[in-house]
Amino acid sequence: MVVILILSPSRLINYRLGFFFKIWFMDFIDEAKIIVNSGDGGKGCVSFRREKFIPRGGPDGGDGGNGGDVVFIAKTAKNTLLDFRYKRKFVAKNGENGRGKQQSGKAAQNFVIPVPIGTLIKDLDTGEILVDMVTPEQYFVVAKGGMGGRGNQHFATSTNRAPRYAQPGTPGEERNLLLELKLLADIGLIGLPNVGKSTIISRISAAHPKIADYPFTTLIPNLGVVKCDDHEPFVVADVPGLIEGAHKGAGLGIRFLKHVERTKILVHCLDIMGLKKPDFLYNFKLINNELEKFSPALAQRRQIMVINKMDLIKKEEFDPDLEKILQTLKMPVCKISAITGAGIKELKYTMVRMLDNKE
Ligand SMILES: Nc1nc2c(ncn2[C@@H]2O[C@H](COP(=O)(O)OP(=O)(O)OP(=O)(O)O)[C@@H](O)[C@H]2O)c(=O)[nH]1
Ligand SMILES: [Mg+2]
Repeated sequence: MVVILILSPSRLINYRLGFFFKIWFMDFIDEAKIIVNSGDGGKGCVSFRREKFIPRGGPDGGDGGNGGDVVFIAKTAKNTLLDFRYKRKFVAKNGENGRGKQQSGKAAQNFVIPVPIGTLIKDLDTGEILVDMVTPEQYFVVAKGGMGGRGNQHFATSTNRAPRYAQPGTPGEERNLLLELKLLADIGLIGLPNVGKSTIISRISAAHPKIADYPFTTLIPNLGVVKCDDHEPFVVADVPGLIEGAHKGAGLGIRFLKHVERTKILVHCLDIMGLKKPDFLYNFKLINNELEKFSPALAQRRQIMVINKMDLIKKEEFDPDLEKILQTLKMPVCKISAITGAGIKELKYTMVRMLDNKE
């Protein structure tokens, strides 16, 4: 039976878009389970010197080479754990065996695995955090290669001049690991979808995230470096929007919140058009509630409230009751328009003051 699928052009485009969307979305991998295996040490050799006119030449078995270590190195050029999606097992080579004539086997090269900055490496079997790869070029040996065995030349004694024994070399180790990427940023932008988070990061940094007038435009976190006068540049992360029930998986869920877990400050973005009577701060509380469900520690993080899209109302239309409520809040409030740029400079200064603990 032949089934003919007739798709309207718009449907076809949607399918194709969905496909590309999926691939792009899947490319940001922030968790991976892998197995690493360091190399075994090479065997020491049992051998005796055999040369013309030299009767009973002594033992001359060389040592085995050490097995290769498995090491991680933190690289700024890497942004995701994509490399680990298909390749799960990383095995370092064994050391070479020793040979006669006192020849040692070659030590194996280390197996070096590059990971993005911010990768947390855990032992899957014990749950122990082994290392947090936070500085560029940080180097960590996760599985030590086995030691090469010593050849019989080392075991000759006055009572046993011809030892028929050499060490076998110790085995490498196997470890099950969990790699978890948690981006490193000083400030995180959070809020409902469509409130203008990506527009804000594109205004304050050189980042060019996708911006569009529909929810969930941002599917993966964006990082931007913000420069403000003479202050040391700082990193801001824009994460996909949260919605009510995100902790139960609604929308894109709360899994991306881990990328703002290491921030010092959260910029809580609101759309002025969403601040409505009777409960002006309904959306604000909703997001804070989702934060609390994800991590009470993150919910305690200092926040800057940003009321965006101020260009959509006239100054005198700003509700005085809302103004009163804002004044009772124990956090800085910045009214801005990411589109016109109004208030952006003040927002940057507020960020700097908060980072310097001056507010
Ligand atoms: N009028 C007005 N529109 C804005 C402003 N800032 C952003 N927008 C618009 O709001 C829409 C959403 O902006 P985004 O920056 O994509 O919003 P987002 O919060 O990153 O959205 P998600 O990625 O879906 O969570 C876009 O159409 C923007 O052009 C603003 O200050 N004023
Ligand atoms: Mg966005």
